[in-house]
Amino acid sequence: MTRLVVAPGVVHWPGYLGPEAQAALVADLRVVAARAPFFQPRMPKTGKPFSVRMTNCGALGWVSDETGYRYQPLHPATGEPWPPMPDVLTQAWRDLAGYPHEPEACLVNFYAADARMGLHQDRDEQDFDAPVLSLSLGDTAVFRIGGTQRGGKTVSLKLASGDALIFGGEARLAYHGIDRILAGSSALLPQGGRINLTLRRVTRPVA
Ligand code: MD3
Ligand code: FE
Repeated sequence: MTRLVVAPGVVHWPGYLGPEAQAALVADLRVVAARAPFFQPRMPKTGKPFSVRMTNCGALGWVSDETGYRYQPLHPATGEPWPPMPDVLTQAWRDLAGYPHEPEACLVNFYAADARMGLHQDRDEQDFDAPVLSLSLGDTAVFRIGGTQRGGKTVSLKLASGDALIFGGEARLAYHGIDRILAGSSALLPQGGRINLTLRRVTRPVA
């Protein structure tokens, strides 16, 4: 398996999930989305909707609305707990994260062809010692990552279906975003688009 060090703390595994594992994971995610429907997050204060739609699995899920960003145990629309994380995700975390505690949250982002995610830092977690693991499915994305200060130099990377990417150490608080989706680049999702999964630790482990 090719392991590319993109920058300090950033490791890329192109094709970490093969075609069969990708298809099985999409089937698992259809079960997740049937119980925890995709919702449209909104920006704090302004309420401007995100172009990316989201759901979660695992004990905690990330949500955003007028009152702010946060992790919570219940779906914002159904009030039900998030569905459990599919085993393949927990296995990928054990395989790649190099962190001795289980992930608590898996944010599932869906990008239609015109969706984007602006440069931001992920800092709603209490545990920055744990890495964030990303898995991509469907159409290729143009991903951009910079340093820990806004306005610094950035590098661009394509994320294809099946790719895994991990952010730890000094990259954990790096600015990052999705510039665009390359529509038609994958046949995994019959209607097109891209799914990104981020596995995260939220709370500080007790021991
Ligand atoms: C670098 N998602 O959900 S995944 C996000 O493709 C997010 O949906 C993008 O940024 C996506 O917050 C990028 C890669 C990623 C995820 C988390 C990171 C890069 C990261 C956390 C810290 C540094
Ligand atoms: Fe992020």
